Amino acid sequence: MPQSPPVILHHFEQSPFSEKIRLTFGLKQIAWRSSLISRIMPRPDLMPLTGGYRRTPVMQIGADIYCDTQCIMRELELRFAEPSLFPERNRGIGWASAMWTDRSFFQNTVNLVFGSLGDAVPQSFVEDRERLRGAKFDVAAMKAAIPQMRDQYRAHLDWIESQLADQGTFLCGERCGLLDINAYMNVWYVRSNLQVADQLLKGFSRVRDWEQRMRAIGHGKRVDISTADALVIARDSTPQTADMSDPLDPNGRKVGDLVDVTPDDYGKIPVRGRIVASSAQTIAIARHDAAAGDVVVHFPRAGFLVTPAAA
Ligand SMILES: N[C@@H](CCC(=O)N[C@@H](CS)C(=O)NCC(=O)O)C(=O)O
Repeated sequence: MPQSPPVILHHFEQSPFSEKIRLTFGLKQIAWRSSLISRIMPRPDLMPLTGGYRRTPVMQIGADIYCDTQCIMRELELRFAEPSLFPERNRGIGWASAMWTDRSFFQNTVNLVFGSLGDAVPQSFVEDRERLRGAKFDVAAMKAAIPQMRDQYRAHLDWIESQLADQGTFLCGERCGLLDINAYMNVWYVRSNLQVADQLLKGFSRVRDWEQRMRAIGHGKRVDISTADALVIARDSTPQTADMSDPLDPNGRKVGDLVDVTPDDYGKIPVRGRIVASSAQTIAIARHDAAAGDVVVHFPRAGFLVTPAAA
């Protein structure tokens, strides 16, 4: 019987969104391959896989490519059902929490981190993130906003503290789940970058205890792979995604339609392909690349625009 291809995560160590996935590997005790990519563009071995999607992380299983942590976690929950990301149920709020943790909470955390790092942020990184955002990455403005950002960060932490006060060990009860991982990313990011983390967490004893429990989950079983070898695995594999039409698609999209899929917030680079499968929460498109061969690229629906493309 042919061996199933490895789970590969394309990521960089400092990436908070990647930490969500590394922790999911830990929670589910998954063996995975770590493909370390550059923190800034270019990423010549990864773009053939994604078709231009440039955010981090990306998961690859053979010739199936999963973009965005929402989509990656959904796939991991399907393939590695136990232990579940929802041991205390709360599925809806668990998934929806990304719209809090990854957007308003994260933007606040980023401004706090980069404002505090100030002049230590390399110019090459600033320029790369300006291209990503399509707007100025204004470290001086972030620095000036630190007092406001501290207030905002405290408000977010206070929500976590309140939830822990009601639920106990983790945010939905006795066992760790998706809501914990999503929220923890922003504590991890501050802890990894700022000496003043203890100061910011002052008064939140439950959050600090929970932070220790989250860190103890670990990252599962990690083995390195080069980006070049990951690309070869895609080229030598066949996508495994079965056609799945969505009879309730509110815009009448069908399998085979040519579409562009684009993030609605930043890194707005359209990826073009033909629909293979779609649902309320997922869309998978087939594309061909000279280096990667035939691949299927998967995206979430929330936070992504799907628009018709001319052939
Ligand atoms: N919604 C995305 C956001 C990912 C994201 O913004 N990641 C950061 C790194 S932690 C990023 O893409 N930075 C720019 C880059 O790596 O090119 C997700 O959930 O995966």
